[in-house]
Amino acid sequence: MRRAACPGSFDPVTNGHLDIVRRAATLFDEVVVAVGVNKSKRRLFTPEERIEMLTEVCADLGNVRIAGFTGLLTDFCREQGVVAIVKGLRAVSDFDYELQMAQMNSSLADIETVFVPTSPEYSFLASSLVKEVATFGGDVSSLVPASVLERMTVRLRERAE
Ligand code: COD
Repeated sequence: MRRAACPGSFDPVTNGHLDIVRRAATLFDEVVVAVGVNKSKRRLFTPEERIEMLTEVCADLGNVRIAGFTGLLTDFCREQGVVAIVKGLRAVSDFDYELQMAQMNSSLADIETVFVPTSPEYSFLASSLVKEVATFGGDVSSLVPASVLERMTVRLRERAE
């Protein structure tokens, strides 16, 4: 069984994330979507809410499961028997940061990172931008799954009150 992890903050999951997860699911026997904490980002949803949203939108993918983790990604990968970390790459700016993390993870746990290039229609898509546009009333309905849009609209309304 070749098991991969697709790690991220997923705050919230976007169609760009889902594209990478779907493609990873065709390359590996099992994919664990690993919901972690990026301490440099301000969050909109709790880890539990992000896991719930991912569980809903990945329900049609038979070899994908969702799990939360705290601490080091490499410790999670060891515990889960993960042989590769799959990351999406949007632009050169992603590459600098992702390469650094890939090399650190390799030195910590001798684990490979597989980079999957973003599909062109999602190359500008980031959770942080989606949140910003939605906060100011912009239409993000083509960028996130419908169930995520619904939850985001409610959460942003609560925050504005
Ligand atoms: N198209 C393709 N890929 C995309 C798109 C898109 N439109 N949007 C996002 N992605 C990719 C990103 O490039 C990334 O690979 C992945 O999806 C997740 O993105 P985010 O923004 O949800 O998640 P990040 O980058 O905030 O997640 C960072 C982690 C939580 C994975 C990282 O901080 C981590 O591993 N933390 C655990 C602590 C640790 O081990 N630290 C040491 C790291 S070396």
